[in-house]
Amino acid sequence: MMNRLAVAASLLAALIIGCDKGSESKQPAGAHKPLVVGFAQVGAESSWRTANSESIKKEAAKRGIELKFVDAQQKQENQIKAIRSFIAQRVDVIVLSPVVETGFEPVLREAKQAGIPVVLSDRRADVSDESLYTTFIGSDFVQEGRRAAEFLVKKMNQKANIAELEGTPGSAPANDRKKGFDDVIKNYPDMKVLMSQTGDFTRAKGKEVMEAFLKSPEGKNINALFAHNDDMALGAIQAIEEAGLRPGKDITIVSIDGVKGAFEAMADGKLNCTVECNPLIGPQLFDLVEKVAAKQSVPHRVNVQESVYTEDQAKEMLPKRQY
Ligand code: GYE
Repeated sequence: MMNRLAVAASLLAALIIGCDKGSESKQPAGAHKPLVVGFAQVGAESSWRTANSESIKKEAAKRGIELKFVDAQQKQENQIKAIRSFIAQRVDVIVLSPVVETGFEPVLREAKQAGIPVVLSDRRADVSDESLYTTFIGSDFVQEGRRAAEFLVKKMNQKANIAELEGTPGSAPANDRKKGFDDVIKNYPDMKVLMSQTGDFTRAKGKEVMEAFLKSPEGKNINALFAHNDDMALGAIQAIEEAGLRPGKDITIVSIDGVKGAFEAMADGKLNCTVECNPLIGPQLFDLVEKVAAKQSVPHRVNVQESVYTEDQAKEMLPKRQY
């Protein structure tokens, strides 16, 4: 009896060892415990954001990194809470995509005092002490705003009555895209921004604000729209159609992100241009995070590569879009 048990036990042990050898180990041989990363995400406000979260989760899983992911629902206080809990849990690295630019300095100082490095992803934070974060990976939002303006200047022959749908107030992409856009159009006296309001980067708000724009006394003069992201433009397109106008024709529209929905709208002739802002930064982000955790030196600023797409390219590009 004992003998049989012993045989069975050793067989089982061999099986387990065999399985272990055969299965793909997440950690390289000899590695210590997996890296633990706390990530304070902005929210789930747009298709861009969903693609960004997916890219980050997928890459962490691929590398065997333990990711503590918090969706802050576009609220800074939730991000501050998340960072404090990451500090309490003594994660290896904190990644923050700041909802707004200001107000993070005190909590970043707490992380620094705890000896936990912080990597900023996608959006910049405005801090007086640059050592409060190790590196920042993100897009050049000012450049994106410029590109949107350059398209509109050309398409409208330097003369347009523009409505502007801004992103979340106080956020880096809203501030910078506006700045880049204004920098270009200020050189053209007939390019006028008639009205400008936030749509909080969401489709629902974009629609609501566009409806109000069209009903306002100057609404009938609008012949161009600059939306700080595609989702707001897609909401606005609905509002324009419901008002009996033709988006992309009566009102020329440019937005930013380059999500699939924007390419579909361009293929339908309802959106005229999207300036790309690439959300698929998971691989680049974790390259940095791993270096930071290993105390290797990294640049303080890393840019994401992107381009501009117009309606004539939409049908050909659409099948290739990953987000
Ligand atoms: O453009 C918008 C999202 O921070 C670049 O946030 C990001 C912006 C993106 O909600 O769609």
